[in-house]
Amino acid sequence: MSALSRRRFLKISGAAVGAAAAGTAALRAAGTLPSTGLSAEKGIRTVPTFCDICFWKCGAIATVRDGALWKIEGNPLDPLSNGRLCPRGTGGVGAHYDPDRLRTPLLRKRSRGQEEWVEVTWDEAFEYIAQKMQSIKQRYGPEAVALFSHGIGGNFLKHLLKAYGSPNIAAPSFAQCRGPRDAGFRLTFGEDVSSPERTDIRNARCLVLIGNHLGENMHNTQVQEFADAIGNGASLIVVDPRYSIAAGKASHYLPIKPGTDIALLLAWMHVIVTERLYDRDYVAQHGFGFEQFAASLAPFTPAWAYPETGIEPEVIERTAREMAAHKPATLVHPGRHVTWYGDDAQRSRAIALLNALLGSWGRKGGFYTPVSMDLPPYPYPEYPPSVRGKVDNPGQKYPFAHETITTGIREATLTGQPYPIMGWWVYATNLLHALPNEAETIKAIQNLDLLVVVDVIPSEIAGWADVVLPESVYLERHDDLNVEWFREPFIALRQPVVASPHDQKPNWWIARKMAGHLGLSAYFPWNDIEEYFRYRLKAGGYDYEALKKNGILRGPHQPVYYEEGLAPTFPTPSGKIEFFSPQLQKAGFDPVPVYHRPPAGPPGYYRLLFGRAPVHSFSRTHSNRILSDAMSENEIWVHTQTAQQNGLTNGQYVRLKNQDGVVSNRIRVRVTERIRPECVYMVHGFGHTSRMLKHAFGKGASDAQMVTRYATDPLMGGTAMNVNFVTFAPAEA
Ligand SMILES: Nc1nc2c(c(=O)[nH]1)N[C@H]1C(S)=C(S)[C@@H](COP(=O)(O)OP(=O)(O)OC[C@H]3O[C@@H](n4cnc5c(=O)[nH]c(N)nc54)[C@H](O)[C@@H]3O)O[C@H]1N2
Ligand SMILES: Nc1nc2c(c(=O)[nH]1)N[C@H]1C(S)=C(S)[C@@H](COP(=O)(O)OP(=O)(O)OC[C@H]3O[C@@H](n4cnc5c(=O)[nH]c(N)nc54)[C@H](O)[C@@H]3O)O[C@H]1N2
Ligand code: SF4
Ligand SMILES: [Mo]
Repeated sequence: MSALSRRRFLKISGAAVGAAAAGTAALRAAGTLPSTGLSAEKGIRTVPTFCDICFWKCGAIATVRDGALWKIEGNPLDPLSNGRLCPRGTGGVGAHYDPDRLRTPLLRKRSRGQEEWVEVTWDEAFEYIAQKMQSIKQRYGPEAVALFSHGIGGNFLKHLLKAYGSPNIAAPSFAQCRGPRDAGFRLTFGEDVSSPERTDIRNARCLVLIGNHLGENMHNTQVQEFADAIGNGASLIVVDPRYSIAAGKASHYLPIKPGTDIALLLAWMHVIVTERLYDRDYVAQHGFGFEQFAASLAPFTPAWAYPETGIEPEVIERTAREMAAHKPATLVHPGRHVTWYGDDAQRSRAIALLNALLGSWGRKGGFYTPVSMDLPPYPYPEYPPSVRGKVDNPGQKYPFAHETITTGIREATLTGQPYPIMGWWVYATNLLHALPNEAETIKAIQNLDLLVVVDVIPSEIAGWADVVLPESVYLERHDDLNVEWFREPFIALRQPVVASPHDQKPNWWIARKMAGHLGLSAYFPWNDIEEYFRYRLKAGGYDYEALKKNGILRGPHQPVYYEEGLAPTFPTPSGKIEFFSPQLQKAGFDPVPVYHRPPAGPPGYYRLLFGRAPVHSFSRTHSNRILSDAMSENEIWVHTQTAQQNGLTNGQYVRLKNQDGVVSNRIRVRVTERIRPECVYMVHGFGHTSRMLKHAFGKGASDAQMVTRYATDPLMGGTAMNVNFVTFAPAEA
């Protein structure tokens, strides 16, 4: 493919990068390596901050010994971590010590034949980017530069892009993750589930997990509350084609055929409605269109659902009654990564409706109403208005997309429609692992005049950049204040624990300097970020010194349940819970969820499913020596019967070949009874192709490479990825 010709991995002229790898003894090294040239420092000190090994933002306390970063633990004052980090957070030390880190800004030499990287100063990098951005603005308008960004670190770059005049800012956490869920819940209750999820897992008496594999999915607060709920004797119903860690704790495990959850949800609701087990007062008071909805359920008996889902009618009935017995403290968890089959917003709506029947929205043990501290924003000048509006969703093709669609920006970059996109800034998102169909991403990149990547390690996306900007890791920087929406109000501070070892810089500094080079200094009137913090905290009447000392400022308890006197409000058009949705009907969609059988794969192929491992985050932690020590490659889960049919033995290496002939890196086979035979499963994010990731390169296989196809959710533009099928090829191939 000629599109691939641009690919050259970081070849650095000048200083040797990552000459000596720390090996696998990073934990030990953590105590002995001088981290930052601060080694004159003696003794022990602790610094409160919050974690960034994923974007959950758990409060942490880092310990520095003789000037070197020593360990990270949970901050007991922080309500997200409750004093405990997940295994990834504890391993965060390894991010600071990673010998493969980016060290200095890099510029691709523009002669395409021999694309080489040169180390440049920050000013040279900014000047290069500024010239490109000014010429793009002149020729195509400011909207032609887009920003992809994930996590709180992107806040100041978002501000910069808006000041420059672009509304095209997107994160993969919408169209590749939770977007369909939030669309489904919005259509039903008028509000999102949001992040951190407003799920009252802790107080649930019955918890239903559909796919959502808590325990492998390690979002700390949720996992802690999950353990508490189980410890308190809550009933647990797990629906998953794979016997997950959570399934191992379940009172009822339902090994569903992949892609048939809507059939199960309809049958559950059929039982609850026909047996009149729903919360009748709640539905009568808050429901809209219940009669039409109830009538639509008539055909969807458990007997009807059985051949679709593979779940016996008695099990469907028993679990429906179990849920009803504990209402309203029955939480049917909405999941998070829900871009599965293309009907995901409707599946999420079915989950919302089941919760509505159980009366759990707004109630203890169901969904609480999040609260937040009142902290005024910084008074910046107004952003220039965008003449053309956002590029990602022309003509509101996806009428219920309430955030920007990453893949919509990619599409515009490929087609020039509705207008051309010529520059990308990419902050903390490895688009080659995060977006479906890598080839489309690479083709889009070929159309760009400018690709700037801000990263901490030489990720796959950095390998495609014109300019790579090395960021300080979270333990070395300030970020924006976290004014969280949660079950209790609080403000959290991320602050530097140790200095950066090389010429890495924090994102706020990068954004502010860049603004200077673009003539946008008026948008960054503060000189350093602490001045910005002080201003906002003072305006809100809070004490910055106390925040620095504790890492956290907590507010007084506020009511979060209807039981506490909070008034129910449903910001839908009817002002009620929409069992039947006139909005959907008007837009030409099914006003109540409808089941469509998922298309089968080619004969001899197995549906590829994927998920999380407790010790890794996406594609971002495999270079971290501590975390990769715990798990250095992924495996492909294959049912015993499937293994026999394909002559596979446990532990052998194979390659995966998908329906489009794309062949993966080698991956070890795990033969197991813990998965349905028609599908296989692997952990996301492995199989790195960036050679500069010395420790992670070539270990395990990448699910993203197998995801050449995706089904787009017609309601909100989410890209469903569980629609790919693989077969096995010899490892030697
Ligand atoms: N350790 C760790 N934890 C993380 C993350 C991480 O990177 N590492 N990432 C975080 C993020 S951003 C997200 S979005 C979440 C994602 O975590 P979840 O929201 O839990 O979602 P998935 O990863 O899609 O879930 C995968 C599970 O769904 C099952 N599954 C697949 N297809 C079907 C189906 O058709 N029906 C049913 N019922 N089940 C199915 C799979 O077998 C697997 O067990 O994890 C979060 N937590
Ligand atoms: N095939 C497939 N695709 C998926 C998923 C899947 O399971 N399978 N999951 C989907 C989901 S749920 C989500 S939320 C998205 C997640 O998508 P992303 O958030 O894009 O996840 P990563 O691939 O880990 O990319 C994170 C990037 O940030 C860099 N990074 C880490 N720390 C820092 C930092 O401090 N500063 C900067 N500047 N960069 C940093 C990492 O090196 C890495 O390059 O992916 C989605 N896409
Ligand atoms: S869930 Fe784990 S990795 Fe994510 S912020 Fe919390 S401790 Fe860090
Ligand atoms: Mo996600």
